[in-house]
Amino acid sequence: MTGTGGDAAPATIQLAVADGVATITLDRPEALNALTVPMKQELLAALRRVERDATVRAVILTGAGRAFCAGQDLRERLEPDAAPLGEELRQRYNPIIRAMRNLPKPIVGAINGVAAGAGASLAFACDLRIAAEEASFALAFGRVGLVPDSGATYSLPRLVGTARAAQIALLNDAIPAPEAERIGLVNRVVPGAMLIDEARAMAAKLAAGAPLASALTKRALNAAWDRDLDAALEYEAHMQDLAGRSADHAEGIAAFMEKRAPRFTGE
Ligand code: T3D
Repeated sequence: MTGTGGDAAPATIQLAVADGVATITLDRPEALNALTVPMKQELLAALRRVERDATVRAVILTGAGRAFCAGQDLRERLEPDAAPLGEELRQRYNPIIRAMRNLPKPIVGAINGVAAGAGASLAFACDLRIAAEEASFALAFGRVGLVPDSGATYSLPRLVGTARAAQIALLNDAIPAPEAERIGLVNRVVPGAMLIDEARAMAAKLAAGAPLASALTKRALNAAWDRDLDAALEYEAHMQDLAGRSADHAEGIAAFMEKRAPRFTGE
């Protein structure tokens, strides 16, 4: 990660924080940002760092170069000391997906190019996705004789429905960005040259919101995937109790009465 310095191997994850927004960039463009062990460790460390940083209110996840992420580095899998796949998932991939979904700050995926295999899973684990026109999504796992992982079997049917999820997972066809927008896999598609500015504008809007309300909203949306109506209604009531006691709620009402923009502090 940026800032480790010394004789360490080159950073494969860049982390930059400005104006309440952390930008995490997958940075192995020569291999289409395919994920190696050190890269997965750096990505998890970056997510932990943004969780701890109280100045960060929203996160952008993007890739350097022409790809978002080509999934697991397949060359690394050929190394004699490569961990068994189940172990690699439990120790390295699954903690990343949990960290993304449990991060109490919204993540905008700025999908700049192809997102394949676990790279697609990373994109699906973001809260919102903006894709460049030239981006595409491919589960790709089947092409190398594997099963979709890193949360893809969980997130994909919830994002696009079971019929389309089966199509994407079993046929392994690439879904171009415009189709991804049509089926609800991404929120917006923009010209590639505008992608990062559009992602920053979305993240800035998120960062200007009330942080506690935003965190609780993400938590309630996560929970709603596995709850029935009664449980969802009760959970909303619980979340609203918490939000209703915040200084930001009082500030929101005061700002409305005074006809001014609210200044949320996260308290
Ligand atoms: O631990 C575990 O293994 C369990 C977890 C598994 C999770 C997974 O992600 S499994 C799925 C792994 N990913 C893939 O199968 C995708 C493999 N890549 C591709 O199919 C294609 O590269 C793309 C469709 C993504 C892009 O195609 P294209 O034609 O635009 O680019 P390219 O020429 O194939 O790739 C450019 C370079 O990136 C090339 O390197 P070179 O030959 O110029 O030195 C290529 O080898 C490298 N690259 C692309 N993907 C990977 C990769 N190198 C290592 N691993 C990759 N996944």
